[in-house]
Amino acid sequence: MEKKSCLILALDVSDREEALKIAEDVSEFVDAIKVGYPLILATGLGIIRELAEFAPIIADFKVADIPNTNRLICEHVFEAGTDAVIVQGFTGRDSLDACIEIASEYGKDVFVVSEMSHPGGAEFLQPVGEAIARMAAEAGAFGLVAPATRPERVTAIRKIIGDKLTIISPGVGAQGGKASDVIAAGADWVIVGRAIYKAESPREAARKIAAEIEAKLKGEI
Ligand code: O7M
Repeated sequence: MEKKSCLILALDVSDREEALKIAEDVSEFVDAIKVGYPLILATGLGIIRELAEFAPIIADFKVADIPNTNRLICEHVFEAGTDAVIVQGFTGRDSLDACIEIASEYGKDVFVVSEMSHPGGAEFLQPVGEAIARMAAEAGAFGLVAPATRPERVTAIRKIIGDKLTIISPGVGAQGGKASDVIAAGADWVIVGRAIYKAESPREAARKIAAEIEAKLKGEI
């Protein structure tokens, strides 16, 4: 995944036409589109190849099962045309290894959730987030998912993994995080959903967030 705008769109709409329209409108300002259960369950896996016309696709299925089932899920995900899959780390090393094995067969990437952005993410997952980050680095994952709502946690996780892994960070906008703060904290990409797809002009909303990130990276803000 090439790093240009450092922005990933979370396309959690449920209508095919709307999804394709938004993807086309914002494609200039996003490095990838993340799709997950809301869109796929509503429209089917075929939407992935349609959206891939506009940007690389990250499949957010938060895969969290035994190794054999993870393997089967990841095969379907990559056969559908995605560039990367998001998996949970709490299921342990063997489950993660199964996802990475399939991803490498297809020449694709795995992102591992180390800690989640919502308030409940601090209840059970946060205490093991750093151990999950270490495991993901040892296993050879491409990146981690870390919370934009807690930039200090992004920084803590960055310290653990160094520049070995990338960090993608959801929680900007609707959940209260600020794109430039999260990039400054050590994320490679921010993931933004509602603040873009619910905006009056998704294109303008994406342009503004991309401009904010660029200004931060250039030291202008
Ligand atoms: O910007 P939002 O809040 O509308 O959307 C954020 C997206 O990121 C949405 O698709 C969530 O499912 C996802 N997400 C989180 O919000 N928090 C997390 O901790 C993890 C994810 C995620 O993408 O997991 C891989």
